[in-house]
Amino acid sequence: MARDWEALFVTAAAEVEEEPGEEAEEERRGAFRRLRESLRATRQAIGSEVAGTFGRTLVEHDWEALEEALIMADVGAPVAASITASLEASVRRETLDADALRERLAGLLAEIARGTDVDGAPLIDTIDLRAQPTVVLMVGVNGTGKTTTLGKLAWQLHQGMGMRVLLGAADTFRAAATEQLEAWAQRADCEIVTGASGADPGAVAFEAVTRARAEHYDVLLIDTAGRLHNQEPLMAELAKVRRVISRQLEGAPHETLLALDATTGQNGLRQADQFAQAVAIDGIVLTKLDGSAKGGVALAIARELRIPVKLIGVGEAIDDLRPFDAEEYARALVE
Ligand SMILES: Nc1nc2c(ncn2[C@@H]2O[C@H](COP(=O)(O)OP(=O)(O)O)[C@@H](O)[C@H]2O)c(=O)[nH]1
Ligand SMILES: [Mg+2]
Repeated sequence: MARDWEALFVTAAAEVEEEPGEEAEEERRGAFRRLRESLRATRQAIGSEVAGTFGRTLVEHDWEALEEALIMADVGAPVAASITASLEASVRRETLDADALRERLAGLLAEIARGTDVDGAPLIDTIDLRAQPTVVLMVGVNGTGKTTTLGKLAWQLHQGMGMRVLLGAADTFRAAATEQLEAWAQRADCEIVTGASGADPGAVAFEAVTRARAEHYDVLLIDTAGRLHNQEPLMAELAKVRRVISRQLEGAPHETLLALDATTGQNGLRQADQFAQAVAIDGIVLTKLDGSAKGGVALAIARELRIPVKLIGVGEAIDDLRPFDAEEYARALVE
């Protein structure tokens, strides 16, 4: 089943089994079209090979070309090799027409995109919002889309799901960063806690958690500075912000999200690895999937880092954030 917001967020509200209405279906189709459009460059990178290959008898050279195309789409060499080998084995076992082969490829892509932990168990790809308040910490390199994502998320949680959302502007490094989050708070119609430029980010986080508890917010979204991943003092500062939050509220932050820019492809993997060493990452927001030819990186993230991609950014507008659905993603890549 295709993922939607209700499937992504675990909430305390009683589960209502609803028949997917005509409207929901239409929305889902629209979202898929949008995803497919976003992945166009990536699909073209893979697709030209797929199209050329899948219409005729396959020879050794075709498999090499497909593997290369997958690598070009930044799925990573290990993933490219394993997909190509699996497909080749399928073709040896049975006769598959172009459509069947494409479907098999989509299945393989989806399986990898879903990811597993070291024991082979599926990765947790939901976001649990049952804690009151639930604290979400957003981290990532400068310019990857942290602030934008939090704005979109605040809007979705508040306007879409009726939750009481507080924003915390713990990126005190640049004054413009706080102003940017304030603008998003206004658009999403949410309250925000800010600090002076240059203030201790830990102090802002502390104040935000205190207020979220006292005023019974459902969700607190905390923005952080875009720290260079190779600058150790900045990583230490991030770890400190996290400590301040957890001391203030047991179990918090409940969700730490890492923003990764899809256009940086494989470089993003190294970034993610660095961040994961400083703070435990629960999920990845793959931003700027629109306009990236390296959208295959979602597969490398799942396979190599074993961190689930939970959200994708497909544009700069307030409603351009979507839950990540492995099946839809795979279909959008090959169809
Ligand atoms: N096309 C596109 N642009 C995005 C997306 N997410 C963020 N951006 C843009 O990327 C730039 C940096 O985003 P920002 O949120 O300021 O990054 P931060 O430094 O990590 O907080 C801004 O111009 C955003 O509008 C996305 O999903 N798609
Ligand atoms: Mg920012």
